[in-house]
Amino acid sequence: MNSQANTFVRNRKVALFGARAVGKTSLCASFIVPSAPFAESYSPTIENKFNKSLRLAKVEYIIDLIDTGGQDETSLIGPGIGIHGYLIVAAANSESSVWLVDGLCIKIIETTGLSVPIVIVFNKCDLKES
Ligand SMILES: Nc1nc2c(ncn2[C@@H]2O[C@H](COP(=O)(O)OP(=O)(O)OP(=O)(O)O)[C@@H](O)[C@H]2O)c(=O)[nH]1
Ligand SMILES: [Mg+2]
Repeated sequence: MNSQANTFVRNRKVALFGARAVGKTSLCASFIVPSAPFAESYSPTIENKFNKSLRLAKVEYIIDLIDTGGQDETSLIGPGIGIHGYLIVAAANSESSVWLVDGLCIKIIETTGLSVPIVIVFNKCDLKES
């Protein structure tokens, strides 16, 4: 507890998984700066980290986002240690990215035993499925 400000501080680590180019890095960027213009350029990620603090009631959450490079069926990686929650991202214009969600969920559950929240994000809803 930070006695000066009378707030609790909690660290939360959230990892983003999903197929390549579904918009994981773009989602991280809009979380950090919601008003920033949408970046049209695409540069594949190897691994990125973003952080931001959010205050909810008397708790200040220091959120670390772990932005992974996109996976496919042959490169599903296991979840890291100390992750508090997962975002699995799929995109509306990529059927294969939706099929990958199942495999990623299974991989995470096999490792964490259902104890960690998983949120599935369906991104690029402005695009039709191709
Ligand atoms: N139309 C549209 N394009 C998007 C959206 N989100 C991201 N993009 C675009 O999709 C491309 C890929 O976005 P990234 O955020 O780099 O995707 P990523 O999942 O991080 O890709 P990897 O790091 O290679 O796995 C970029 O050209 C973005 O501008 C969206 O909601 N709608
Ligand atoms: Mg990326």
